[in-house]
Amino acid sequence: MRPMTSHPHSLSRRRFLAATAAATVVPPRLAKAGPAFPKDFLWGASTSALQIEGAVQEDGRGPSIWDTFASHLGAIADGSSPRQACDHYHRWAGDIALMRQAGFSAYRFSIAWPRVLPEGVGAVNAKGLDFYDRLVDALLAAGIRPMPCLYHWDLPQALQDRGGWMNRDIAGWFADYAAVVAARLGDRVEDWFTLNEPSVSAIFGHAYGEHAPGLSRGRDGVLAALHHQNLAQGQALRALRAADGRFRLGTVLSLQPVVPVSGGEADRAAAIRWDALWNRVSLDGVMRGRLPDILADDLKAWVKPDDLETIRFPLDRLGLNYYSPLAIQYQPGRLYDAGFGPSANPQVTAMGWPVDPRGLGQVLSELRDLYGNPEVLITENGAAYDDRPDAAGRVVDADRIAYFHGHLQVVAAAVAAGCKVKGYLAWSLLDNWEWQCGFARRFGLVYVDYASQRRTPKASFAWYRALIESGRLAS
Ligand code: IFM
Repeated sequence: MRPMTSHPHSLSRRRFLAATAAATVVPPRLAKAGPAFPKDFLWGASTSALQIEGAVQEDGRGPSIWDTFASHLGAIADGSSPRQACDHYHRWAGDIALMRQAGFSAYRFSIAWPRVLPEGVGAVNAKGLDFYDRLVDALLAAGIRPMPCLYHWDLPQALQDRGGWMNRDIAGWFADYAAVVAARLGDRVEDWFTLNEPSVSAIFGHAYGEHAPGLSRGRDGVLAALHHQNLAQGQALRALRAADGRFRLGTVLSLQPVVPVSGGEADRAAAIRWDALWNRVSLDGVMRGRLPDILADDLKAWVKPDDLETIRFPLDRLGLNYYSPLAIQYQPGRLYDAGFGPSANPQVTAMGWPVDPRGLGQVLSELRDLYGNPEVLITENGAAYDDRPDAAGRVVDADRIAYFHGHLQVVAAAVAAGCKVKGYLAWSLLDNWEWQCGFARRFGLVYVDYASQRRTPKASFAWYRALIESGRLAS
């Protein structure tokens, strides 16, 4: 185990205090006491490797499908690439200092598969593992629980060249990779997540062509990618359980209520199909060992006997990513004749996503009432806004504070109503490289000036820190 080291790129204490002082614009409503969270409630944030690390060609990392995808003209809105991102690979010590300053008790990050296994399988890149080893030691030294997620969309390109998530063999490749990481970090890491938002990478990457690997293979692409992720996860969870019976194992799903844009029959039927695809294949797969009836015929091409037994797994916790309900409309010719329609909600974030905390309450009560009330960790929740420093250098993101506040009110109510929500990880610690939007969308508690890599905690950072310290939301 290595001691926490200081790093040339960590924020100096003076600059750090100046930056956080600049961001201490706390809305008056914090003055009044609101609902309290349980004492052992976990607080923190999530990030992902590709979105923050940079250093894509350093220390033996192999290329990922997102490096390839981003090199295609027009694939990324602002023409940027994840080459440098937030340079977290070099600035991790300063970033952990920020987490500590905010009072985090947990942090979910992802491990870059191509950093650990540049070819996806076979030879292990020791330097890649060293990076996560240092990170874990420093998090523990800062009193923050490391919660790695093994896959957050950055598949090694070498595996894509062998079919990627369309190839059933990936189940074994992923389980082997999980075992390699667990062997190195498992003496210190107890909390593990397997996949991040499998439905998003399946739909946007294999049917819409908007995410890496940029495929437009319609139903077959999506169903193959979904089923093989389910299968890979089942095998990886078993590999992790075999590595250490004390691990707390989970997966991370994007669960969003699907709302038809009208009461018409066609829109309602489209919403049911979309719900099956977006929410149920992953959720029912792992929790119930079942797949939605409505997709059963189409899935037959991919599902083999015993697959469902492998896919079902008694998770220790479910990671829930929630952003907004999905407004779905009948759109003939689109995937399953369904697509995103206009939402009736005028309040949207910079992503165009409606702000509706009630959807989070809906998901949480459904998990309690229909899925056996699993232990849940909110692993992502947050909003992009067009943040800019003001003349004094402060980033006063009142709209983000309002977003967090509204959603945390719902979380507090859900806990009071018996939902086993054990913690909340905001998306995200830093502004970062937002996939096909590039640097054009900012989700961070901390503003990043990408040219200088200077970090400026936003007003939401100070607000979050105050909330964590008091354990209580304003009324
Ligand atoms: O940035 C993403 C993250 O990688 C996965 N969940 C949604 C976030 C916002 O789009």
